Amino acid sequence: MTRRDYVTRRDYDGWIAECAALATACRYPIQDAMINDSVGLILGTSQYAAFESGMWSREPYEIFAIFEAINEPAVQGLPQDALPWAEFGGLCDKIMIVHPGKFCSPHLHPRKTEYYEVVLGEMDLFYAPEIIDDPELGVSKDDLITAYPIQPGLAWPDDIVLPEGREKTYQHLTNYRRLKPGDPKFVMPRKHLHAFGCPKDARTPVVIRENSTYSHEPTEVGRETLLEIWQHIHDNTFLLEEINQGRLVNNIVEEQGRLEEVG
Ligand code: RUU
Ligand code: CO
Repeated sequence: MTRRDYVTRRDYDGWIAECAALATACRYPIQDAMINDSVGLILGTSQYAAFESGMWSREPYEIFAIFEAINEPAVQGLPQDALPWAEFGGLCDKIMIVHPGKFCSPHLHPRKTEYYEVVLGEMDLFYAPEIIDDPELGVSKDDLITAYPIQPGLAWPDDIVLPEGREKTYQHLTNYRRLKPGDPKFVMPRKHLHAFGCPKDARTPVVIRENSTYSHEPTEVGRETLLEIWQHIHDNTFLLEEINQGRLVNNIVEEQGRLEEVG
């Protein structure tokens, strides 16, 4: 069977409206301008299959939503000499919503350090507690100011069902934590592999507030807001090469796709 490689406008808007409602109920300051066609991250063509059974099927796919309230280069007032290092700084505040059974795919950020607070539900966090030297990912421990292991986690529980065909990309993420509302903020320093998901039997999607340094991710919509000199920077390095290339535009089909589906 060929799996579909699109989402209908109705399904996309319904998913994002539900996420926006949840974020609003959690008192996150959602503004109209924060709702757009880049909010949904469908991580690779094969992941559109998630819409065949819907976001509540609890099936494992790499798909989630992000509403970004602030992404600020924070270069205002910096001396000229600081500019090359400013891309490692900046401010970002976003809320991420993952439905039960779904995931954010394993990745690292060469520049961005991020930290999480679970606002609603529970977050399954998977990570490598140390920087792993990997020339293919462009990561090396040489010449860093510090590179110490971050807080260790536990072994994985045995009921995690990973997205089909993507199991291998999780193998370096040996440490696991289940984060809940009220837990201390969890810092994920730059260059560390991480992924996360919402437990498949959860009653609500997990709502995660992420703060970080600047998010260099030039999506179609985000591009206009980027500092011009940073427009070439992609700071999300996913382990699956396919995702690095395909992340910029979602394939959302209007009426025609819907008719084909019905017919
Ligand atoms: C979460 O780990 C995250 O870094 C988001 O901020 C997006 O950039 C993709 O993954
Ligand atoms: Co990340």
